[in-house]
Amino acid sequence: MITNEYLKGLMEDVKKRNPGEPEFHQAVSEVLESLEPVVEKYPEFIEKGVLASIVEPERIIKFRVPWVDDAGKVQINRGFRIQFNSAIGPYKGGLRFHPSVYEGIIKFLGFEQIFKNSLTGLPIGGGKGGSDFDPKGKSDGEVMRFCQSFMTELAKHIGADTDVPAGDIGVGAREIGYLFGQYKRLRNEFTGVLTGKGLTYGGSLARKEATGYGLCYFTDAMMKDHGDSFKGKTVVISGSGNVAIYACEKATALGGKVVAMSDSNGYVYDKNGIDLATVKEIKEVRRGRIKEYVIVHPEAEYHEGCSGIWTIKCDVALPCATQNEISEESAKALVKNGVKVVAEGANMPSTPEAIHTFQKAGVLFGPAKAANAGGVATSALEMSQNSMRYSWTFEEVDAKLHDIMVNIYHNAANAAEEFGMKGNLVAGANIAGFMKVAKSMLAYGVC
Ligand code: NDP
Ligand code: 2IT
Repeated sequence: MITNEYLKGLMEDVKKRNPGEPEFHQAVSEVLESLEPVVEKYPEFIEKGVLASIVEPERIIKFRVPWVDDAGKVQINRGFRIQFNSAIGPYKGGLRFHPSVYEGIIKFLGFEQIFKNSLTGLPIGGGKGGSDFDPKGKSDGEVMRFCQSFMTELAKHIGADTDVPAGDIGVGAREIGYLFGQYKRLRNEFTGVLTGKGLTYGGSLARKEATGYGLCYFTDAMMKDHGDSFKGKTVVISGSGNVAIYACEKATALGGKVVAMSDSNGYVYDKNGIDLATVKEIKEVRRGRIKEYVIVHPEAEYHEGCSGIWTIKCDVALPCATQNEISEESAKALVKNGVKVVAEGANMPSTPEAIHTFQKAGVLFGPAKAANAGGVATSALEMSQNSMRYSWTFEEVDAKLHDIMVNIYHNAANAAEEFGMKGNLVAGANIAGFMKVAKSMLAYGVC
């Protein structure tokens, strides 16, 4: 709960100015609560208007995306790009294509991105975009025409030194290819304007793996600091997309046994350990459903409904699907079953009540901004390689990613301790991410 009078008033203001956007309110509320001890020590962040500015996007771009489906019918979707904060670098953040997308979702994601990107230690500001377009069930031709139309408008607002989008839910290598191709054609320039590109046209090795691997490097650092490791741990991972697949790969490599994965329809439980090759074949090759896993592995179980995955007994839970996927009830079920570690691969997957439940129970909790920052950090490494017109090996990128994640863990842990909240990585990540952005904003004066 926020107790500081100024911060309370600011929160009320945010709610009034952004009505009907509960996810954005949730993201802001958590950050403001974490900043209470910071504004006591640094009142200038209030007096000079830094806090009032940081909750207001620098720019919101909202546009029509017309395209023609395979039946020749005109379809209209909505596109968004929120350029939230450029204090420490060009706007940077993914694009999400999902029917649930509206301004409030992009705003919450863009806000989170400011602090996450700062935590990476690399010079990237915060932004996010997307559309309510649903790629599921669409042909490659439909996805291409949609992406080309989306980029026809977006190209006016982005650039390698201005705003560099990437993937998120529903936007992977295929979509980035169509988007990059259209940008190149419209601008007649070959620059690092998008990240997550294919390896033949400027992509970075290890970007595909980076969010999932980074999540496990962070989790490993957090466990090591408490004398523990992935070895012999039972792990549950929600989702079966980009983040979930590579979290499964690295958690397994570090000695964990992943027993469950999911999609928005249901989850599979394989007590022998998930066979990731099967999941990759279903999801990356065929764009199928996770329930097809039991056709190949009849000894595994499939259950309809995605929240049931949190009732499986595990030591480590890695939510890697979407926002608010762990409710208070799911958190209580995890705690009752003895979960020791929860680290967020998705953005804001735990509700505030769920986080409270984990913290009260003494669960090691790695918040999204810190734990899933490996994806965007490696995107920034892709930007560096593009600028240098050079590319690093997989091992070089992976080693940098590993060091970045270990640093993020220690910076968040140290900030929590410095401000009297030892062990609270939610507060630590918010504070450590905030300080660099806020000091830069102070340096610029009112602007
Ligand atoms: P993908 O589209 O590759 O996969 C998303 C996965 O989550 C799918 O299994 C999908 O199931 C499931 N999912 C999506 N929406 C819902 C929903 N409303 N309810 C239940 N399940 C859902 O996306 P990513 O793996 O890239 O992203 C996953 C999460 O990680 C997101 O929160 C994203 O913001 C975050 N993230 C991603 C990064 C990246 O580099 N890609 C970096 C940092 C964070 P289905 O197929 O049924 O829709
Ligand atoms: O939420 C995220 O950090 C991402 N979707 C990745 C953003 C990026 O620019 O790589």
